[in-house]
Amino acid sequence: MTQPITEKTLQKTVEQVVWDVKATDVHTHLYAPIFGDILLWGFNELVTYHYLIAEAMRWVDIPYDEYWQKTKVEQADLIWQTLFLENTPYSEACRGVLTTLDKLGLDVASRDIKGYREYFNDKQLDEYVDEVFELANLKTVVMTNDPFNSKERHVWLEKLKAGEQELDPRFRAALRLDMLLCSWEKSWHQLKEWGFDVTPELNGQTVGEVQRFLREWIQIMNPVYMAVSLTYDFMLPEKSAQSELIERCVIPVSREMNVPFALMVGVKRQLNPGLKDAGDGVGKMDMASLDYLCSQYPHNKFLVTLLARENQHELAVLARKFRNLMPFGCWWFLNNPSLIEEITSMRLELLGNSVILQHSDARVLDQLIYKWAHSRQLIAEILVRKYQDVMATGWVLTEAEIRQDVEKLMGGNLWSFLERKL
Ligand code: FIX
Ligand code: ZN
Repeated sequence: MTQPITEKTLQKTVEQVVWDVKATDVHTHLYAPIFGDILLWGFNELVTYHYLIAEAMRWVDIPYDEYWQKTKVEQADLIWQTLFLENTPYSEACRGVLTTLDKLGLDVASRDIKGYREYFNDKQLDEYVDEVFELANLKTVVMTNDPFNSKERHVWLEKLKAGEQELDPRFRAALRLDMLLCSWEKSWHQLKEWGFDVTPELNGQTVGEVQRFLREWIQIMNPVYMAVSLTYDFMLPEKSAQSELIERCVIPVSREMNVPFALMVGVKRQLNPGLKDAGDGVGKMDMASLDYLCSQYPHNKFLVTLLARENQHELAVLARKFRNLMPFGCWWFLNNPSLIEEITSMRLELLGNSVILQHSDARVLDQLIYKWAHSRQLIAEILVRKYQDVMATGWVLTEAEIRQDVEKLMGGNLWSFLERKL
């Protein structure tokens, strides 16, 4: 471990370490098995991932409704036929399905989807969760948890809060605030129904009650962070409920409870509603809002991931200015080899080790296997180049130091960010 790394041993050592370090997946849409059927898994869910729906709909001429009226198996059959048999499946989302099947030990060359389905039919979920975490080599995944989602709310209040069952410690919560912050005209009604004394006007009483709502759900969920997905035209400060709720409710409680605020910015929501979850687009945001938040609230912790490729350099430069800003992941339309390569290289060059390189955004449990396999391969290649460059100066490196770097980059920086006293 303390032996100096040589040009000859560098690549093998970096690859071993990158694959060996157990990662923290900072953002997913997965759920612990206690949440029941909202945890998606198995062949049909893999193949009907909304990324693949968007890609398949470029080929088929059926009306969107006709697709949605099909059964899940029929939808998967259509996507398999269109994207995997009539075309070579080299898009990232298609390749991902095949990587997952391969890592599970299935014969990808057989193209035997009947056999693939049977394989999954025999799986017992709790054991399968263990197997997926093992194959993806993860210690923790952070969920996306919405108190306004009735199915999920029931589990938090009836099973977990009541102490009837424990949450699997490998699954940590993120308190998702889209409904509260982006649909205030609806969410204030729901808060009122739940016994929070709020009005549509954000007067002192309402602000206090929204803060109470946040504190209560932080107590219930023990979230790693509070999060919101914001559209590309997000502006703050501005005269809007969203902006006021963020500044007067989320920011104060985030600091008071030491629960970072994760801003995920850049979506063009439902550009094509017929595609449902697959219908969102991307837009470049104005960074002035993030400049403002980081500078106005130096004692608050902000986790940020942006959706537009064009914003990535600005985000890395902004993170150089503000230690309370932690960039994380190559999100959604950026989670492709060519863009992971570009963004990760830029982040290492501008931020060194002080960034969280990746998250999976997985919506289907099995996707953890491919999303982390594809990312680890790229991260290892990029790190080898960075270490080669630094060793070319005469710098001497040990495996222990490489491991220390990779632990931080693969999620360790999240946990230390939580401990920071800013
Ligand atoms: O807002 C989000 O968390 C996005 O990641 C999702 O809305 C999006 O549909 C997704 O899953 C992308 O990978
Ligand atoms: Zn997401």
